Amino acid sequence: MVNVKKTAHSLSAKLKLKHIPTQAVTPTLILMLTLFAFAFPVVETANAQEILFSDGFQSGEISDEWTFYGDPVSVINSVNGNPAPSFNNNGDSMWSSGIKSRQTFRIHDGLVIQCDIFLSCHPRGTWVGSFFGIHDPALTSGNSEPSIVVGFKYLYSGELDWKQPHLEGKLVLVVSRFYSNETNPVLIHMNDWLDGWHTFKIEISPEGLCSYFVNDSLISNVQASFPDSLDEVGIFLGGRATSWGTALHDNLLVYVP
Ligand SMILES: [Ca+2]
Repeated sequence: MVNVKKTAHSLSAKLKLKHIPTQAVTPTLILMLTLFAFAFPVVETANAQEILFSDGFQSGEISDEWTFYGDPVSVINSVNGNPAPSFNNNGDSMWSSGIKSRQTFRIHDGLVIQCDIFLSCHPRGTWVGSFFGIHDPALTSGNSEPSIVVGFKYLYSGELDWKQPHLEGKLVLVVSRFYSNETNPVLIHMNDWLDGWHTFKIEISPEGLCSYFVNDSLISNVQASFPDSLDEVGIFLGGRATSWGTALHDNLLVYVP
């Protein structure tokens, strides 16, 4: 997890030592100051990452920092979240729906995207999934589906999935074929993360190594090569959420590794 930045307060500044009379600096005072320093250590900020973008949907609305794609459009789930409210992609059985960030981010400095996901589906059901990642805004105009550069998809396929039944929890680690020769890993029967909130994260190094984590456990790496022409990228959240289950996102964070 990212350490939320906290302002470091200097102990001497707090106690205004310069205003203490010289005669008051006794061994007892020095001992007290030493004990105080151990009890309230100064918070280190040197390693805290700079957060470029975040959204926990606490306003209860999908803000104008996002644009919508897909039909029906995505909505807020005001009852559930980590904490509530959260984002419901609201896609249907045919197509995914979601949102794309208006803000863009430099990919060549490296980029980390993490998001909490809640996925639940009836054992027979399907067409329920939560996706997120980065997309190329140059290839994704208006309200069209994002052209995925790198993404994480967690979805469920029960027996009603006529194409691939009984795969159950399915994790797809996407890197566009434009940027990697490796086959995208697809893991099936990944049911440990159903029915609860879990943190999914993609770390992209400046060298293009894409590392996929769930709850800080490394799932797999995929090596990509991003051309200079791909510079600024957008973030997207989306997927499908039919009546067979629930697919929610919360606590999106974007930062430089
Ligand atoms: Ca929330």
